[in-house]
Amino acid sequence: MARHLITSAIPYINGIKHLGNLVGSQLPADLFARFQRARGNEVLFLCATDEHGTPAELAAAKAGKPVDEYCAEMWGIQAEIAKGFRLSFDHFGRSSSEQNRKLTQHFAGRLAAEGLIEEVTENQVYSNGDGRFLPDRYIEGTCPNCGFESARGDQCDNCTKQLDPIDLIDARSTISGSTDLERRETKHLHLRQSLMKDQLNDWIESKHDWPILTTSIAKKWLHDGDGLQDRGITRDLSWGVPVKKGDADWPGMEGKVFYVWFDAPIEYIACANEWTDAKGLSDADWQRWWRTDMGAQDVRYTQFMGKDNVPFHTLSFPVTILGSGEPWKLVDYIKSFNYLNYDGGQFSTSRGRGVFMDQALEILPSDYWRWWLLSHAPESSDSEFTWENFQSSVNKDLADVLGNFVSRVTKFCRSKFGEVVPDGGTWGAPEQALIAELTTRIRAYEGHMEAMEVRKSASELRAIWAAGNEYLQEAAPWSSFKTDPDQAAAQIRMALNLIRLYAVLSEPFIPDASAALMTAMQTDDDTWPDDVAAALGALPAGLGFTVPEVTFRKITDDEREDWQTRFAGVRD
Ligand code: B3M
Ligand code: ZN
Repeated sequence: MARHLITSAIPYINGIKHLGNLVGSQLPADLFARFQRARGNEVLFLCATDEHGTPAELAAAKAGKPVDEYCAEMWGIQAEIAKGFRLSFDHFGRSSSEQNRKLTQHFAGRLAAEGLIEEVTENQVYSNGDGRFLPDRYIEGTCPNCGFESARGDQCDNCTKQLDPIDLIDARSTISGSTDLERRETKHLHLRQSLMKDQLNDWIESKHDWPILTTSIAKKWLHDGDGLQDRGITRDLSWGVPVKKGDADWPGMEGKVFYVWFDAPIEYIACANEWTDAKGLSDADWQRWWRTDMGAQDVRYTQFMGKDNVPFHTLSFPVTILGSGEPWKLVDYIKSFNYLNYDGGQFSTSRGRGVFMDQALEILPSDYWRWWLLSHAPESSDSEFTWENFQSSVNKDLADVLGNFVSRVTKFCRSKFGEVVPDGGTWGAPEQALIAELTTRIRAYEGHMEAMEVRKSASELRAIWAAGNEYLQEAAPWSSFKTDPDQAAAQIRMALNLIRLYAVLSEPFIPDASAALMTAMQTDDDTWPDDVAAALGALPAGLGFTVPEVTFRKITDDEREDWQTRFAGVRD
């Protein structure tokens, strides 16, 4: 039995994610986790909310809530929506957890001991009115370039010019509005990534089987321009992991926290610890997934993420892991995704353009979305959501191909033989041919799923469903029933068994439909079809079944037009 550690990029806490976010990390990670479980492997699938940083502080301020309260509430909402999409996390953690605070401080201490952290003196804007240093995003003023009055310290949103807060005219604090700002010297910590450039380079060069999207981004950051830069890993915020060296205070770093991108990936590890704590398990139980001196040497670790997150996972986080000098598990495979666009443009969280996860579940069950998103995953290039495409894929693949097969077979059987798997007849050449075709296709499906080729997996699965329809069309039990009822019985027995087979194979994509089909077939035998002929005999003659309610319904033109208008812009 193989052991798979699987993590999805952890979504920011501020706000509900859109379908583009979902298909770029959590959903394909779930597909892979479900597949590995179905194959009988041991899986630990983790995700969490990414709770620190300015965006969380700003969103909480906007909501008029203390930041910890805001985060706790949003975590609850995101966890609920994840359930709605059937994301089968073993644990959905929080980067603001106690476990992550400890571990982040531990790593910082180790990196300092290994000489990988440098204390740098910087000149930063201090607000006398607020009594604190201000990050660039907390400073606003008039853009020296275009005159826009609420340009941010780091960039003007009007003319897009990159700015230094010092350049702003009439600079003020966005917290208090105070203009009593000055430059002061302050210390920050830099992670000396550049010292590990050769080691990172060798590691990435050895990953011949990684997606090109992943390695090309990693290599670009390693070699372009000035190459790998050291990074600031501290910030002047109150919300975050306080800067410490392990348990010890860090002189000169009082009142500072770690940069959100330093503690967020460490949450992948801390989340496993949150999981064992929640379950009342021991530390050894999470360490066997994460420490190569505690059992993790057998673990295969796969990460899922959108392409914008790749540099942090191929460079910064590996520096944390490798630089610690401790036997932590390093990622084995990084599956990254391009962007999903929305109807001729981009999804936009700020403008409410596109479909957000909560809204999606309000209008259709999760299987419809899972199927469309996964079968159109932005793997080799960006892909686009359009309502026309969504309607036609759902109606064709789910309603016409899979749903219709189930309905024809079960209804025909009910009317001719009753609600029971019929006895009689034997399989002949058409059945052997079907078994041969399915065997080839199922082996191909396994190969694509194992390789995380999401679109190829979806199209193979669709072909497997279609093979059932073609068989049914050729066998035509409705005709054979008139001349040779035994033959019709054998054909229908085959077709009912195909329904169970489809339920098992489709579970990673459409878990709810799969469960409904298993219930209708009155079986809980979800054995993977290593031997296809044997799998098609799993439901014996005499076993009862029920005709399932509509497995998938069609999306009407009216609905499509209605949704198109509803999601075109400005949410609430
Ligand atoms: N929260 C960005 C994102 O949600 C960031 C990922 C962190 S992964 C450690 O896309
Ligand atoms: Zn400007």
